[in-house]
Amino acid sequence: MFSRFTRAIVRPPARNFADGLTTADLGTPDVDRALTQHRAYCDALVRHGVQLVMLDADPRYPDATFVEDTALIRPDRGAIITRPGAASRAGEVDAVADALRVHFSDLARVTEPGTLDAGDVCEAGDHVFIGISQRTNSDGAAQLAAWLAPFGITSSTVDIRDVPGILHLKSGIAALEPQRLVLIDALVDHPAFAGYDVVRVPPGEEYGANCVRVNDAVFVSAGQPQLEAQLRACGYALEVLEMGEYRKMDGGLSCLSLRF
Ligand code: CIR
Repeated sequence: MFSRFTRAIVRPPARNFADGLTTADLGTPDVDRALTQHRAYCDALVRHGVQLVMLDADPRYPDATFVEDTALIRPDRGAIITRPGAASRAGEVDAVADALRVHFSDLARVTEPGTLDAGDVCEAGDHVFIGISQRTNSDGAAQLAAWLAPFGITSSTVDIRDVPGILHLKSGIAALEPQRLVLIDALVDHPAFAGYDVVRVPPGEEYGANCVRVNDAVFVSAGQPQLEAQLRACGYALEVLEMGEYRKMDGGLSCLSLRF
């Protein structure tokens, strides 16, 4: 069984969304189109039984719509606030911590010198893969592992610093079940994933790897027809969502919500 989500924190992009960080060479995002895509994403969450906790857009943080990076939540255990690896994103955690305090009395925090973007954290049942990336360092990964261990949750690290084209670990992996992963070719032979049932992302559709299991459905970005067919063949109902404006800012589908 995959755990069910009943809530998700979401945060629409501010008008200056295009001022955020990006390495993608896909042009400037259109904020009105981004807002439309955000609404469709939120509607899909609601359709699958998720109640939204909507934070205000904040122009001080043009990347703040990517809420997933700011915390990791284990609904039955608590939450840990991350310490984002990009300086311009550090202040994003405050509003998320305030929202989480309503639900979790005791919030843990990643502290200096650790850095961690939760986009680098892929949860597969009671095991968690933590990417070491340009944003998440070994100290941040170790702090997260130490927070998870008393709950019986094991972890392993995956160094993605030499994997081209992915910002975060979850740009190239998703867990659909505790034992079933979606993986891009560049990650498929990593020893951490040995023994897992793997849905291999067809070349050219790597952006689709960042899909998310939301209760009975899998949310997947539009434009990945072969991956879609593979997921349907596994028996999943799909929500296919336009993510084009977020892709221009290196953002994947999972990072638009913090689910619990
Ligand atoms: C950044 O570079 O931090 C943002 N422009 C994109 C973050 C996307 N987050 C994610 O994939 N988890």
